[in-house]
Amino acid sequence: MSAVTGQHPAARPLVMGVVNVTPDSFSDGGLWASTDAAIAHALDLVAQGADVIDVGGESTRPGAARVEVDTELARVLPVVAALADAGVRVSVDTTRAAVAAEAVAAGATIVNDVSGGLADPGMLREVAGARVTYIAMHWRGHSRTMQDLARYDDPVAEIAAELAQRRDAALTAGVDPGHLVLDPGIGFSKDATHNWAVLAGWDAFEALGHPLLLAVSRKRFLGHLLARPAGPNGLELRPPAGRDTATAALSALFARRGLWGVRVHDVRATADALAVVAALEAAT
Ligand code: PMM
Repeated sequence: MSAVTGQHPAARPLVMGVVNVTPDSFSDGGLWASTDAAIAHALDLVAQGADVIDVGGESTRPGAARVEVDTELARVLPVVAALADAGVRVSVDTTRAAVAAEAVAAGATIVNDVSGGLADPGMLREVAGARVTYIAMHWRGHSRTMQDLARYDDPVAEIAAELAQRRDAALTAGVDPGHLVLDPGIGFSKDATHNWAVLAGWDAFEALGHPLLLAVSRKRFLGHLLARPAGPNGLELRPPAGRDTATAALSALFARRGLWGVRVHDVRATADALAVVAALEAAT
């Protein structure tokens, strides 16, 4: 039984540590933009308890411009290869089939596609052929336009139905059902109210029949939740690095109901939260 396949969810969720090799990601942009800094940070996250490192080379921050495929490859491949050589389980965060293919050849065993196969018509065939774990996220459009697409009458029902379509497309393309993980896509074409609705309506995503990834780490809706009054009518959002305790709280709450994994920036806080859940469950 492999802890990284979708088929057999681990006893506790996998902790996926985020390493964005980008100058402009919203939460850690620029911090790990060089290959060496990214590798060192990833190894640090492993030491703190990460089971998987998710390496991304294209920012998905709302409004971000796309990068060329060669730029994305140059950012992620050396990091993926070095980590895989060091024995680390690696996920590649990409919407491009070509990047997925090269990252898998360099040692990645998970493809994390925020577009669920919509951005690149070759992606589903690629991951089906590569027989790797595939994370399909709910998505409505690229970063430039995604917040204009945050319109729903019934967010949970619509998001679950759209994610079910991505599930079906992946299975039709030949992705092994045991290799498919789904993610409702917190913050992607969703405002804070939509995000809380998705979390409160998690049953609808569990009903899709595949293990789930929770990816709330440092997202803007947590900045709103923890905002403080500033100026006459304004609010000052809590900055991204101040959102880790709230992230770990959600990790613990959702771990109790069973998850495939949690994607986080602050690995230690979530690993500690998951240890608390495991101890409580062991004593129950
Ligand atoms: N969010 C980001 C990037 N990749 N992948 C999945 N599966 N789910 C997400 O919600 C997700 C993702 C954006 O966050 P970042 O800029 O902190 O990486």
